[in-house]
Amino acid sequence: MKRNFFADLLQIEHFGSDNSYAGYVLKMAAHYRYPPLPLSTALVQSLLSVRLRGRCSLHLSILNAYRMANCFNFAPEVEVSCNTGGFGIDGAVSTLVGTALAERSNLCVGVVGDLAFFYDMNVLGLRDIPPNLRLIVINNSGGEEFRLNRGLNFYVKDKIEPTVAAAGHYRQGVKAWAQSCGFHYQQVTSSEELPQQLDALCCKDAKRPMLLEVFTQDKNEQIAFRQLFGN
Ligand SMILES: Cc1ncc(C[n+]2csc(CCOP(=O)(O)OP(=O)(O)O)c2C)c(N)n1
Repeated sequence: MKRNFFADLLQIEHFGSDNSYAGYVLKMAAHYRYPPLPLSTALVQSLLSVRLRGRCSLHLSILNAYRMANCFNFAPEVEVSCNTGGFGIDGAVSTLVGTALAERSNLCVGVVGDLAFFYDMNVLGLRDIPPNLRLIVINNSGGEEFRLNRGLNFYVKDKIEPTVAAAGHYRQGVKAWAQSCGFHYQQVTSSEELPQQLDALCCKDAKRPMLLEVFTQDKNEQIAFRQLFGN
């Protein structure tokens, strides 16, 4: 039977002035499970949240990556940074590299969109990038943020892809650059491959920094978004 969290919550008649309300909510929330997610930013965050253990840094860039991360519980030792100083998609990869250099004994993981990666990809060419760096690039061929924005879609309609979403860039760009910079590169094109690749990515032992490129489709990003946030 399909259950509705808020309908269930309304059945509870009395809440005391103690913390019983929080207790009820937590107890009820434990019954709810997210439906199976397709290959999407949300699926990456969901699987990552149960794999990152021990002290580590997680950098998210930007809107879509941290909106989806917000739906899952990461372990308290994971220090999560949402690099929104200037609310820019530029600079997140550089910041991650800086953190990885400063915290060499911790895993430093970044989840960035393809546009955020392209804005800041030069930094991978630096000398001595340490092996504790792990970068996940979610390649959905453009700015998913704009495709998810209904108001914008209403006005821009079918021009959204070539204009604001900046779609149609060179698809092999991430792989070629990562490999030429000495990164261990892997890619994922189906949800079945993702758990195993994330296991490898979250493993501390590595001789080289790693980059995992996850190819997602707009259709699946939209499905995952509605599964988590409703219509
Ligand atoms: C320097 C800069 N340019 C443009 C923007 C506007 N902007 C906000 S989100 C976004 C798209 C991000 O796309 P991507 O990194 O691929 O992530 P996705 O939304 O696809 O998950 C852009 C261009 C910005 N925030 N900062």
